[in-house]
Amino acid sequence: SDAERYELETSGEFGPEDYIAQPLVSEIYTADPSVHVWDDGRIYVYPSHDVDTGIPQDDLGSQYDMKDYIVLSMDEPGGEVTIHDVGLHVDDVPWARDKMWAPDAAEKDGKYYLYFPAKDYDGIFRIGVAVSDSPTGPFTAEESWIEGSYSMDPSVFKDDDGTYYMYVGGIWGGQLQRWTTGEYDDSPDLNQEDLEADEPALVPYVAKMSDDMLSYAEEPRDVLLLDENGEPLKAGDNDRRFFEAAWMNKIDGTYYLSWSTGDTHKIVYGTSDNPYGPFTYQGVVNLPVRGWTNHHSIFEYEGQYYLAYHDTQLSGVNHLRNVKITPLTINDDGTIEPVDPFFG
Ligand code: FUB
Repeated sequence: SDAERYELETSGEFGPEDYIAQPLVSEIYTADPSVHVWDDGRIYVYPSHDVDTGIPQDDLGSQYDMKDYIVLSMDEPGGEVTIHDVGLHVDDVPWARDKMWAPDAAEKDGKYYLYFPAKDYDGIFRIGVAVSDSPTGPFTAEESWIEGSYSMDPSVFKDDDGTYYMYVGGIWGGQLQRWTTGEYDDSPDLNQEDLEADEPALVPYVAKMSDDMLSYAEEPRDVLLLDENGEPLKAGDNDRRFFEAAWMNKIDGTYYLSWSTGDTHKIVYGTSDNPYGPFTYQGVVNLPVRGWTNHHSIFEYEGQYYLAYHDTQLSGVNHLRNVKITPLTINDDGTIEPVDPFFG
C-alpha cells in the first residue's frame, strides 16, 4: 500500500543508487523548486532555502523556519548549477516576521517578480512580492503584502494571451482552513480542516494579476477540484484532495493543475479547459518521496517536460531537503506518466 511504501522509504537506508535523480546542489538545503526557462534560454530554479533553527517538529511545520531565498540556475537539465547570492532576506521585507516558505517567480517586460509566502507579525501567512531587474535578484520587497492574499504556496502562471494568474493555498500549517468565512479565524483548535470526511475538501484560490504584477486584479476565487463523476473531491479523500503546492501548466491547450496531497505524500493532477477550473482529477504525477513533504513544478525545456521536486536524500531530516530534476513523460493521450522517485 502507499502507506507501507511511505514507511519503508522514510525509515529505510538508501544509497544514491536507489534514487532516480540526484540533488542539484549539496552546499545548501533547497526545497519546493519552482522552475522557469526565461527568454535567455537558461533554467532558473526558485526554491525554498531550508535551514535548521532548532525549532521542534510539529504538525504546523514550525520547523520549516526559513529566512531567505537563493536562486539556482543552469544552462540545461544536468548542467553545472550556479548558486546565486541571497535574493531576498526576511529582514528586508517590512511586513514579514518569519517562515519564508515555497516561492515562485514571474517575468514581465524585463522585470522579475519573486512571489513568496511569509508570516506577518500576527503570525498570519500572507503572499508578498519583491521586484528585480535580474532573474536572480537582489529583489526589493514591497512595503506590504498583496492585498487580499492569505495562506501560502503561491505560483504564478502566464497564459498564452499574456494574462498572469496566481494560484495559492495550503491546509494545516498553511492556514487555509482559517479563512473559510472570508475572515481569519484564530481559534487555537483550528490547526487542521474542520470537515466531515464526506464534505467537499478545501481548495486553492486563484486570482488574475494586475498589469503591474503587484496586486490582484480581481477577488480571489476558489478553484474547484472534481472527481470523475463531477463531484467535489471530499475532505476524507486524502489520496487525492488538495493539501498544498498548486502548480499550473498549459499543455497542448489543456490546463493542468497539479498539487500535493500532503499527508499521503503524493503529487497529483487534474485538467480543465479553463485556467479558473473546475479541474477534473486525472492521476498521480509523483509517488511519495523520501521525507514528509512533496512539492514540485513542471517545466518544458527544448520540447521535453521535466519534473522538479525535492526529497531528503542528503539529510534524512524532513525539513532539510534537496531539489532534483527528472524527465516527465506526457503520454499521447495527454495523461502524465507517474514518476517513481526510487529505482526498484
Ligand atoms: O517548504 C515549506 C513548506 O513545506 C512548503 O510551503 C510546502 O509546500 C511544503 O513543501
